[in-house]
Amino acid sequence: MTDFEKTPGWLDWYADPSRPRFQVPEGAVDAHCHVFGPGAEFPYAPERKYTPCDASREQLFALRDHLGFARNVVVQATCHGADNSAMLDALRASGGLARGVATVRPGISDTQVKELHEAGVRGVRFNFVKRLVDAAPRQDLWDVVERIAPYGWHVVVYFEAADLAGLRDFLLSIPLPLVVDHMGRPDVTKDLHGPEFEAFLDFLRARPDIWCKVTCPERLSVSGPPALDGEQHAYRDVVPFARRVVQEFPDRVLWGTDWPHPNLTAHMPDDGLLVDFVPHIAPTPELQEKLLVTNPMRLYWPDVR
Ligand code: 0GY
Repeated sequence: MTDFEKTPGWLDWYADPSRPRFQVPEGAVDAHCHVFGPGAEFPYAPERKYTPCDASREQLFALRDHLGFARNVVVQATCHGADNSAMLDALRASGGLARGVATVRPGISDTQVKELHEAGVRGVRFNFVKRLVDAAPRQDLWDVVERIAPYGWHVVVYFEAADLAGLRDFLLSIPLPLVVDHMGRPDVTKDLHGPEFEAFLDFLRARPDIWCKVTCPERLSVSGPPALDGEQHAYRDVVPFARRVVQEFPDRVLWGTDWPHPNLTAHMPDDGLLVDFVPHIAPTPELQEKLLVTNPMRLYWPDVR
């Protein structure tokens, strides 16, 4: 058995989240979440940039039920490198209620891709956030694209707003659907109509098969969660950005909790409050249905409905 020591200052996920006031539509999908370990069973990768607290599949499924969701998309976390065992274990235990996004290295065999597919993996993640991973050569990423293309998978991409200009041409050359994590991490202190966010929207406009997760207000917010005596809802400075994306691209937005919320240093969100954020960015029942049910089902469970 391996003992892991959490990164100093690590914030654990919220043990007792509130029940959301917003009732999610039936069949809602939490389309961005992770499992961590448990490290004793699924050791963290030697090349990891952080060591988290454990966050098991049972705890993820309990949160899903508590928040009123029906399904999960489990995204491989960088602390597990390209060893997808913990994520696959969650998919296999979910009874078909979880799909996965894997991290794979070039040279993965067709048999291995097939195995991932059978377990419920439907995409890979290319992570360009420097504090999380060492940069992968573009040729390696291309090799991965060629391996997964026959399976109809997509590529989830995670980058910081400042890096989009340098990545744009490469990303647009990938002949598979793209899914952008956390709105490309806008600086929400900047103008909603300024060049940085316009460049991001322009990227989404470049192809009809680029999806966007309007997730992680807790990571992007400067205003933060409401004060204990506050009347204001949480993360309100992120709302105009997410709302703009939802309004312009209602058929290709996704939402997820990002539980268990890696690498937050200022505060850990109450997951119930995060769900209450949804109606602020998707204000009508029609938009909520698309964001939480229709869109993720089309991408991850196209055969179900
Ligand atoms: C997220 C965000 C982060 C971390 C990871 O896989 C990861 O380690 O995705 C982050 O630190 O911004 O999407 O969970």
